[in-house]
Amino acid sequence: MRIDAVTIFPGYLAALDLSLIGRARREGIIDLRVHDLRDFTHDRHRTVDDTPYGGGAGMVMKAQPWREALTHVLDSDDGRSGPAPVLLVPGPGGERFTQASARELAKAPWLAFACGRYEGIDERVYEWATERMEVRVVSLGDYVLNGGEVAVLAMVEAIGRLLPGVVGNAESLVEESHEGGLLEYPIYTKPATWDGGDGVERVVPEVLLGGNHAAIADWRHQQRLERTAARRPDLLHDAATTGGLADLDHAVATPADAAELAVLQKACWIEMVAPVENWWGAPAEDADTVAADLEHWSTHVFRSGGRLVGSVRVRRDPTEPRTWQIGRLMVVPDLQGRGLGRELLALAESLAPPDVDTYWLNTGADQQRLLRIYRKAGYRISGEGEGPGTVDLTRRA
Ligand code: JEH
Repeated sequence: MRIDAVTIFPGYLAALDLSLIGRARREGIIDLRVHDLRDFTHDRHRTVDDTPYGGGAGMVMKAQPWREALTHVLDSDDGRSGPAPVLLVPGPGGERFTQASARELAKAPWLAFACGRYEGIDERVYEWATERMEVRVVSLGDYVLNGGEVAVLAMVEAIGRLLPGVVGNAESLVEESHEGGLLEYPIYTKPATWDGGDGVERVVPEVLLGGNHAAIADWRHQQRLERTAARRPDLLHDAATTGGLADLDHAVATPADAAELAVLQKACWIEMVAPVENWWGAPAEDADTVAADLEHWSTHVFRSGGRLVGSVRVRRDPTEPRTWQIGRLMVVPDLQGRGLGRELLALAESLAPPDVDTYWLNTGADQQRLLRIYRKAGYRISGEGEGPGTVDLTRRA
C-alpha cells in the first residue's frame, strides 16, 4: 500500500519507523512517504498560516502550500496512472474513524493524509481536492487534539496492521474477527500466585488453571459480557439488536473481500474444532485460494456495521447441471445460534435457477451441530464426501 502524509511536523510521524509498521515499511508492504508542508512555501519564513477572515481566535492554514503539496503527491504517481489516492483529513468535525473504516481503507491501494494544525485548513482546499480525489474528513473521537498528526499515527497503525503480512501471526487477526461486539476477557500469565508486595497474594482464577476448555470458554464469555455491560453498555445493545439476515448488508463478494473471507473461515473452523488445536489449519483456505474460488462460485457476503459476519456460496454443479451446490456456509461464532445459518441456507436455495432439481452441500461427518441444522432443513446424507471425513447432503428442490 502506498501512503503519503503531509505535515508541518514530519518528526511526529517518525514513530512509524518503529515496531510492526516500521518493519512493514522495510519489507515494502507499506510505501510511506512523509512530506513537509513548509517545503511548498516560497517566502523566507516558510509561512503556512494566516489570520481568519471574519475574525475569531487562532490561525488558519493557507490554501497555497496545500495545493502545491497535494499536487506534488498526485504527480508522484511513478507512472502507475491508476486511480488517485483517497485523501483523509483528520479533523475534530469528521466522520468517526472506526475498525470498519480501517477495514474498508485497508483495501485501497493508495491513501494520502493531510495533517492540519491551528484551527484547521482554508475551506477552499477541500473543494479543490474533492475535484481531484475522494476526500474524507475523519475524527478519532470526541475530544480535541492540537493537530492531525496523532490521528494519522493511529489510523496508519490501524489500517497497516490489517495488510497481509504486517501482523505476522495471522491467528491474532483471526481471533479479533472472532471478538465481534464484546470487550475482551481478562488475561493472566505466570506465576499463578503473585505477591503484590502489599500483603496480598493475588491468584489466577481457578478455572484457567484446569484443562476444562468448555468451562474456560464459558468463564471468558461471562467475563466479556460483564465487562461490556459495565464499560460499554452501548456495545451490548448493538450486539443484541442484530436480528436476522434482513438487518445485514448483503453483497456479492469481490476479490477485495477475499482476505476477510479467509479470516471468517478460520474463525468458524476454530469454533467448530476448538478442542483440537491447529486442526483447522488444513480445511480453512488462504486468501489466494478464496480469491480463486470466487471465479467458480457466486459468493454472498453479509455485513453488520461493516464487519463481515456471514457468507455462503452457490453454483450449478459443473458435472450435474440440475444440482445446485451450496458451500462454505458461515456465521461468525458470536452470532451463531440466532437462526442466521438457517436463513443463509434458505437464501442460497432461493438463488437456484428454476430447472434445478437437487440442492447439495457437504460438511464434516463429525459436525453434529451443523448436521442437525441441515437435517432440520430437510437435507439427508447422500454419501461420503470427496474430502476425507466429510459427508454429502442433498434435498429435492
Ligand atoms: C484537531 C486535526 C487540525 C482544535 C480545535 C478546533 C471542536 C467543538 N479526534 C480529534 N480531535 N481533534 C482532532 C481529531 C482528529 N482526527 C484534530 C485538529 C486538527 C484533527 C487542527 N486541530 C486542532 C483544532 C476548533 N474546535 C473544534 N469544537 C466540537 C468542541 C470547537 C472548535 C479546530 C482544530
